[in-house]
Amino acid sequence: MIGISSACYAHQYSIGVLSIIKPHLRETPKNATVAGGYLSIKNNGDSPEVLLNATSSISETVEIHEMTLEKEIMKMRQVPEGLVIGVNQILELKAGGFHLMFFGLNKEIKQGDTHKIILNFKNAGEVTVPFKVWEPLHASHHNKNMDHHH
Ligand SMILES: [Cu+2]
Repeated sequence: MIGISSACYAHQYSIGVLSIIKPHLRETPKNATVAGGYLSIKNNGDSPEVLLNATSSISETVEIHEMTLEKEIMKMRQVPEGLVIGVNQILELKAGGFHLMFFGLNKEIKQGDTHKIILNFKNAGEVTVPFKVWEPLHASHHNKNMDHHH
């Protein structure tokens, strides 16, 4: 496992050939059971990398999701095969696209807090990244009307 020792909350971390850019969670309403996680990952290496999955102590499970707009309906699907990051490419996990989804939250996700999330890469292995909690996402898909296929 590779840890990040920096105590400050820089917007970017370098781990081997990977740059982890703006890792963050969004504040959730009280008693929320799901939260979304977002970041960008740049691959500075000379071979493709794959973000396989993630784990965290803040929730029971973490899934990689993709959100797409189909006939004006937001659809969300799990991406069990993970996400490929090509050489010199930046993978963006952001609202409305790919994102991390935390199911079964066991603590409140409050703005200003930081939670450690373990990202599991095919080549780099497990990488612990501090995710800072940003203000709530408005018009979020993480509302209780959304069907998460669970
Ligand atoms: Cu989702």
